[in-house]
Amino acid sequence: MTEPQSFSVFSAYFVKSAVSLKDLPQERLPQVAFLGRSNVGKSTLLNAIMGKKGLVKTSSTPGKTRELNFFKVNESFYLVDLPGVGYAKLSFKTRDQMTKSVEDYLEKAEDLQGVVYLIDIRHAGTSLDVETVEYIRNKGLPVLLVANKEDKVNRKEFIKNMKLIQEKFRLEEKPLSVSAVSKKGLDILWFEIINAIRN
Ligand SMILES: Nc1nc2c(ncn2[C@@H]2O[C@H](COP(=O)(O)OP(=O)(O)O)[C@@H](O)[C@H]2O)c(=O)[nH]1
Ligand SMILES: [Mg+2]
Repeated sequence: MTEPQSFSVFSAYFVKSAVSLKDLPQERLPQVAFLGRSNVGKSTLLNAIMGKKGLVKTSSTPGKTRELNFFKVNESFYLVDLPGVGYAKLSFKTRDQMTKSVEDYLEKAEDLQGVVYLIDIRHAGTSLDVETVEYIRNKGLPVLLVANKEDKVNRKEFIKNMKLIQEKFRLEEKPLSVSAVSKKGLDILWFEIINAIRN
């Protein structure tokens, strides 16, 4: 059997919101953070993988957008919902468009093991996405590029965009494609998250 073993979530709950580094959870556990532009489906995907609808506030719920939200899974690690990058329409450098809290977190969080960078498969990533991923890689942090909303594209668009994403982000392999709605690809996503935590 070469299939990855499916991962079971026996507990998942909200621990706290942080606006700055001093608010991070006290308990030293590995952390994996979810980052991406607003509306790509970070919160929906987190709910889907933790198996709890409504645990993470999605964009239909106002507020919380500038906070880092920590969720504890199986009492052993944190998944972190970060504020969306790229709200600003100004052509500042990537770092200026990221909220300061995200930048500080990526820079200094000692327990951060990796970043899941989410894009919408229909748009294949913008130059801001590419810059942001580059910025995270340069910090020596592993980045897993995940293309969400697979349910929104047909076979032809899927093949075309997967290739485009691979080229744009200079990936060795095709990105991971998932759908937070149809739940496709979530087992592999868990497999990658657990790997990042163990390494
Ligand atoms: N069709 C489809 N819609 C999705 C998917 N994931 C998220 N959405 C929708 O995209 C919108 C933004 O999702 P949200 O999780 O709030 O995005 P966030 O800003 O990145 O946290 C919502 O209307 C979600 O229902 C998906 O895989 N497929
Ligand atoms: Mg969100």
